[in-house]
Amino acid sequence: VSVEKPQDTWLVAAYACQRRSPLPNNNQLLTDALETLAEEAHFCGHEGRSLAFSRASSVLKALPRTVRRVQELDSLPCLGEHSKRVIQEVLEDGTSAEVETIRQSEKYQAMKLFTKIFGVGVKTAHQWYQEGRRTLDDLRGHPAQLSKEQQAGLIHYEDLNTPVKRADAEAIGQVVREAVNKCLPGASVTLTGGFRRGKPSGHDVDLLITHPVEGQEAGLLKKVIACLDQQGFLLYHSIHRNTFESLEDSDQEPSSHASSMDQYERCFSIFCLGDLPGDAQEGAGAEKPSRVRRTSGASRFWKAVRVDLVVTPYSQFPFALLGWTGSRIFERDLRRFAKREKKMLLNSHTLYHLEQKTWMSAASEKEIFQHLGLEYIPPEERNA
Ligand code: DGT
Ligand code: MG
Repeated sequence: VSVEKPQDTWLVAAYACQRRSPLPNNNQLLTDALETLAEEAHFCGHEGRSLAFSRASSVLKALPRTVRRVQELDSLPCLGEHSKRVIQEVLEDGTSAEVETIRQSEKYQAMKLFTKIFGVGVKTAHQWYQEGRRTLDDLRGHPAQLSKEQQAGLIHYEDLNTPVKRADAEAIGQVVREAVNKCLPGASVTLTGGFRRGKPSGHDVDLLITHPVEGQEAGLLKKVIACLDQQGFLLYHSIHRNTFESLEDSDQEPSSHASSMDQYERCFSIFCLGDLPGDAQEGAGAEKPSRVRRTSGASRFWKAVRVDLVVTPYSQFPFALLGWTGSRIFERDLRRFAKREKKMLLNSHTLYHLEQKTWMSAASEKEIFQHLGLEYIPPEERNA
């Protein structure tokens, strides 16, 4: 929670999960600069450095107004010397030479281009860069060296890097809801990720599926995917066992519990979202998507959209909902706070008390915040 003090400095809590970060960002110029530095560090494999810049950016997002002078930042946590120097530069000159140099560098641009391909991480992008590749056409020349996922990512590159609008996300949610209910009546589908935080657009659609009778959800994902595929909605899909743990930094995850808790399934997919001219006439269904097979490149009425589907047992639903709503920094800090301040391990399945050696159940996100002794922060204020 940030409180403006009379002498024009702010009190901002050290953990993102203790602060309210609404969507309007009063310091976009500064946070963009810091996020470029975070991204560049990430591209170089310097995760600690990257996280430090991300945290600095996140703190600025919690401020109730635009920063004018670097002195105003004296009371703020998570701002290192380097971040402050860059902030000062941007405040004085409107831009930072260091950030601009990065943005213009060949390496940063190639890494950015490659990591925006669905299925490509920093390691692969870096390898391609080392091999002298710079453009998407350099990759298209060697399709055999690409995974199925990456091939799909290249084919739909432009669409997948065009922001998904909320109306499209909700339309896809509805299509999935219908398929899910056909396969398992009573099951629910919840839109999570950035859209749940109130963002008007996002890079993908994150959907969480569950059923109030524990166990009923087993095997559901496969059936839903088959159903959607049959209707022609899927351009690409691959089902995975939950891969969450690999995403976390090593000092936080309960690797010993991970496998036993690692129960839910996830599907990475690319949907075909389209409005057939004919469909618009179907009454209220103007936003209702229908699939159109790719015919020619010329004028088309469909676009490819990234959709993540996750199925979770009902008892784990609040943890999954909290874990998939983000933002990433908010999630990281929730886990870090749980471990460091409460001696608890939090993940998208459960909360475990390390000293009492007990699992803590929760029927809602609010209960999880309560277990952690944190003030409840609604999704719209988790844009850390
Ligand atoms: P976007 O899609 O660019 O608008 O932004 P978000 O915030 O929706 O980010 P996204 O879609 O990458 O991920 C949604 C949230 O889900 C994110 O805040 C953290 C969480 N998340 C991402 N990947 C994983 C994962 O593999 N496992 C779990 N449990 N959570 C994940
Ligand atoms: Mg998302």
